[in-house]
Amino acid sequence: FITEPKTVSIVGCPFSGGQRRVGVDKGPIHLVNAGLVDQLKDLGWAVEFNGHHQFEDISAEVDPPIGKLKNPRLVSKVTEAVAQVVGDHTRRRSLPLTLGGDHSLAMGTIAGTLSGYPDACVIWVDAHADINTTETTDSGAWYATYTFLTGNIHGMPLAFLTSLSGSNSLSDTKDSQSVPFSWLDSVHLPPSRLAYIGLRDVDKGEKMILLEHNIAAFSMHEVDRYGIGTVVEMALDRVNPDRSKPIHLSFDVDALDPSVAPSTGTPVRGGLTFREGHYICERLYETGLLVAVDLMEVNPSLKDAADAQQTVAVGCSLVRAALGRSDIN
Ligand code: HAR
Ligand code: MN
Ligand code: MN
Ligand code: MN
Repeated sequence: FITEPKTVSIVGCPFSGGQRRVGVDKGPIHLVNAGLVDQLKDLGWAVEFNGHHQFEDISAEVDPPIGKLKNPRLVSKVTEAVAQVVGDHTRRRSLPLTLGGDHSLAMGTIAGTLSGYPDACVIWVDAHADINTTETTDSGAWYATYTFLTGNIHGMPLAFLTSLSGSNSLSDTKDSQSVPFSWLDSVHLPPSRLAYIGLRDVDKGEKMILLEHNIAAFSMHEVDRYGIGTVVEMALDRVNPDRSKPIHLSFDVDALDPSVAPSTGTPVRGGLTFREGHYICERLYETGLLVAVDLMEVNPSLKDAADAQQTVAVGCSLVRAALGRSDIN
């Protein structure tokens, strides 16, 4: 799908409005400053990077919650812009590499990929399912009663993409601005084209959604049981049985164990090892079907400098694996 000479277009997204912790907007800047552009050139890619995106800001006073959703207008505007940019790259058959930023950005990246490749499937590597609806966002565990911890849109991108949520539930706004996320209503990722790897912190409402829609979900339990090699094939068998469809990889760095990638907003113990994370990337590259990659939730501000540097280095390494780095050729 990616035409020669192979071109990767880096989409740097310094954005944190889909969650509450400051600093995740610094992720893309640190990843690029760590030398990612040259690393990808060394792998033989033509690299396009014209600086990080400057998103229009919408201040909190004019963006009050709608229902349970925090910063709905801002997240909608930003992700719509990302969809536009990623869509342009995919239609030119360049590979968009989106650096986050929080995972709400995937509404934009996946919508963009689907505009260029309508039959694309998604491999979502994450500790979390990110498929809460506008209704289930407070269905989580102990913190569910703390409203300041619910309604974060980075826990919902897949609900909007699979049309489980839509702008209809947000349309009781009295202001004149267009309804947030209405731009996504025409976008639809069938749940049969979504597979997860690495899950271990899934909310009650999300579990019901995964069951009800028969979504391919490989948690850490399956990784332990079958091994990562088998799990990746099982995931592909579900969403891409003939190995013919384009693949979008959305990699949340918190899929990795916190000992491997500590600097992220919602770390969960018991995650993927360094090699398991890399194997997923290597195998998807090897299919020749990878058309878009996201690396999300790197937050260099949360931990000490050494932890931040480690997380950024691992992030760059995952990207190199997804773009063809090999140990033996
Ligand atoms: N499930 C929780 C929620 O919806 C937590 C989501 C957490 N964070 C992420 N997403 N990093 O992958 O709020
Ligand atoms: Mn995520
Ligand atoms: Mn996550
Ligand atoms: Mn939709």
